[in-house]
Amino acid sequence: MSKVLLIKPRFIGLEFPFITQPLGLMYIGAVLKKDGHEARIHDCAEDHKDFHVLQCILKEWRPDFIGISIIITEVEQTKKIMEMIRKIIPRAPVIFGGPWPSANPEKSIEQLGADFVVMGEGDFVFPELIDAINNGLPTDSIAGTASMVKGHLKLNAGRHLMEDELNHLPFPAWELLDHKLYARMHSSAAVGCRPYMAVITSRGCPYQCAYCHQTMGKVFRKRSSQSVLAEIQELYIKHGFREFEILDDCFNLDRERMMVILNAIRDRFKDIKLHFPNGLRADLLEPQDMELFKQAGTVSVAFAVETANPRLQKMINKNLNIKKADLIIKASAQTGIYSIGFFMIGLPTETYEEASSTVKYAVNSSLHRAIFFRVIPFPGTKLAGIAADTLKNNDDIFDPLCMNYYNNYYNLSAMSDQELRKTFRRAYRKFYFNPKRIISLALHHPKFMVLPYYAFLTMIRALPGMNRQKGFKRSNPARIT
Ligand code: B12
Ligand code: SF4
Repeated sequence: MSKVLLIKPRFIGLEFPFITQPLGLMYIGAVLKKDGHEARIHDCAEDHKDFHVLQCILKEWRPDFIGISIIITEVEQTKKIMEMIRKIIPRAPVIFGGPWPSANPEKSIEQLGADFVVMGEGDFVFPELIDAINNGLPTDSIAGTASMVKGHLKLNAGRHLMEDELNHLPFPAWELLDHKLYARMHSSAAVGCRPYMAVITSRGCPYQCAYCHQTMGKVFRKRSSQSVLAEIQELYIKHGFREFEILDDCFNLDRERMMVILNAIRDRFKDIKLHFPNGLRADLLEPQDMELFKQAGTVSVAFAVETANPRLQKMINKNLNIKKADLIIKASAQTGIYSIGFFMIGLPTETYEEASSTVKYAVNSSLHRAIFFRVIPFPGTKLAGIAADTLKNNDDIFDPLCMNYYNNYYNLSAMSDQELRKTFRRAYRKFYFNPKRIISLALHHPKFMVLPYYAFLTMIRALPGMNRQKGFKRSNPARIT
């Protein structure tokens, strides 16, 4: 039996105040516990400024193994965490997992000092690696891992879990978390009642949006409705949770399964509240579906529209049916579900007119809230390939200014820097500086108390002077196909 510390670094700031429970680590923690190990999760949301809690855990608990779950914004924090680990317990093997290391195993080992990387889904691979190390077995050919072997990076392709395996996984280890932490921080959804819990009912997504990392693979694998309902039931009855965030990439890909789950939730659980902050695919829904979402207790949903322009929809490979999406948004808002839209401004080759048409679409829609993001070409995505010359210096991506959707210095579009800034500010002004929308937003927002904070953020996005950076990095539209 080993002591395994699972760490979640965090990137938290004024523009990124929210966190959700680290489901990946909770799944891994559950499997480790089932195998007889002692597992602990430390979420750095608690001490992200100086890691004082983490330091105590490392000194006092002295884990045998450490696993760190990393997304692209958390690389800087991970570097600091690694320094601390190496000072306090230099011999403990450190294993990285999650979206960023999976796409960057070499950097993880060479630049950040990981001993191993688990690429992709780690539910089975991580325990297998720990057992191999404990039993002195070879570690260099375990499927789904990367490590240095005689000075060379050895990558062993992994595989995604199959549906049957997903159905037989233990439920996430909820008991490893401090629920008070999530109750007091902002969440990705406008969760009203606390505490709440995150749930994932499927993995993978068959779409191929150019800006997405697709870390769970292109094959959609769904848990059975029975397994999903059993998880919700345990959370509802045993643990007393009443509010849930469903974090699937595409919960509604299988409409029949979606209906079975929603009907059962409506019939079995009283006073339940559901949120879909990671977005529903609007053009796969029918307007009447939104009534079922409402009956099942849905309070908020997000729709990732991204652009209202068919040419750009094609370019980013999203191919969303914009008219249908508008219809669904209307149906959603009509049922009283708090409806949020995501939009991207500054896509490669996007003209001022095209960006303005996206703003107009959002303004004319029934959305309660719209979030306009300034496009970031994250390395490893097709979008980064399209805008390759802006990323000549790949290490830029560790700069916090490159992570900020509202204030980064990329301009991949055909707009001048001034036009890009203007469109972005105008989007926020036109959408929000409208008494009708403010009233509808205030009436439908699930957590009225947080509105002043969001109003403040909207003001800084809408008013001139918020773009602090002096120069933009430009992409050469001629290179873009
Ligand atoms: C919840 C979520 C959030 C939350 C919490 C983010 C956080 N810091 O963890 C919020 C809303 C705040 C958020 C914000 C952002 N997110 Co986000 N988010 C998600 C989402 C929807 C679900 C994550 C989840 O719980 N998945 C389910 C669990 C089971 O999967 P998992 O965490 O990947 O874990 C599995 C494996 O990765 C692996 N694993 C994970 N950790 C570890 C650790 C070890 C030791 C091992 C061995 C294995 C392992 O095993 C796990 C079990 O199989 C994912 C999309 C997705 N479907 O995963 C995007 C995703 C993680 N987000 C992403 C991004 C880019 C962002 C943002 C930058 C912008 C955005 N797209 O919204 C911001 C950053 C904000 C910030 N402050 O840092 C990307 C990350 C890409 C990358 N290469 O890093 C993803 C993958 C979306 C995508 N498809 O592009 N996000
Ligand atoms: S639908 Fe979502 S998860 Fe699927 S490829 Fe597009 S952005 Fe990624």
